[in-house]
Amino acid sequence: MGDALGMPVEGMPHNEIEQVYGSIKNMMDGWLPKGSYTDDTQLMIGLAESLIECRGFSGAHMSRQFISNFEPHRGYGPGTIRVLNNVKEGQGWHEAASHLYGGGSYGNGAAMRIAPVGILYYDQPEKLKQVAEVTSRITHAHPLGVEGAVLQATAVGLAANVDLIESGTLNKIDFIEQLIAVSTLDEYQTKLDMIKSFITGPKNHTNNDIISALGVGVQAHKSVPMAIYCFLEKCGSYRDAVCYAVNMGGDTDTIGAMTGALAGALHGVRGIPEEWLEDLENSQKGRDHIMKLGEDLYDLHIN
Ligand code: R7I
Ligand code: MG
Ligand code: MG
Repeated sequence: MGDALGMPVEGMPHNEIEQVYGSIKNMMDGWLPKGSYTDDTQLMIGLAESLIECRGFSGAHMSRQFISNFEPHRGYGPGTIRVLNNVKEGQGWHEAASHLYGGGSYGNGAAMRIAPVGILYYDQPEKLKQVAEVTSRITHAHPLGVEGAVLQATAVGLAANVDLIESGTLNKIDFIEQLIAVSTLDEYQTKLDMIKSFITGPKNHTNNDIISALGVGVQAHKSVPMAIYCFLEKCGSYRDAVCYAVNMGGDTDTIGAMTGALAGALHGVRGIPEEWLEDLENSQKGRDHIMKLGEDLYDLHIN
């Protein structure tokens, strides 16, 4: 949902979105028709399909699934295209990603698709972390790319663990401290600490201050922290969280997708605005297929 909402303005800075659109609240036409999802969701679909079909992780199967789902018009990152091509032409799935950018990609492509791992393993944190790492390495071997995906998956799992009916609310400080405990790299620790001070300290910062501090870029360490921040800041409402994320500008489809995954894990399908669901593409692997993948992941978890 966040992917489709952010699609039309991907790459546009926050201030320009404000000038041109005021505030984006609903799906619009863009470089794809209104309600279309992009590479972020297409890869998420392949990841979920593979986990379900293999009843867990298989790198050989998952990379083949990414390749067979691939549609170039969805706007893939250049590194991901290269890896998928190289595997298609015979390179081993476990080695192709490490050749990119002289040590692997730190793009956000592994984090943006990771939600199904957080959902399937929400009650097994070690397994969650291990599967998040291995799924990431299919395309993103740089430690920053991998850790971004581990943090996003962990955050999805934490959100799925919260029972809003029982507890009434999300404990934001506890949530961010658990993520700080999982992170190992300075780039993430520093930003998670900043998120903690943004959400607990005085609210005297502007959106531009937050953008300067956390980033809205295509790099994992410049987008995963922003998605976590947007989710925590607007955790009372799925709609508010995803709108906030998309209107931050930059890599809007991806930050929208990741924030939506977090807010969706907390609020469930009932939190999603009806009109967004209606607008979402319902092609062969669109809305109905994605809903079914959610149900299948749930069945896989309980069986
Ligand atoms: O991560 P990836 O699949 O791209 C995802 C993005 C999302 O915004 C999608 O919505 C889609 O639009 O693309 O693709 P990669 O090519 O692996 O990484 C994305 C970008 O990060 C690259 O094109 C580089 O600009 C940058 N990047 C790096 N730059 C220098 N050195 C990633 N890793 C490096 C690096 O090691
Ligand atoms: Mg995209
Ligand atoms: Mg993007």
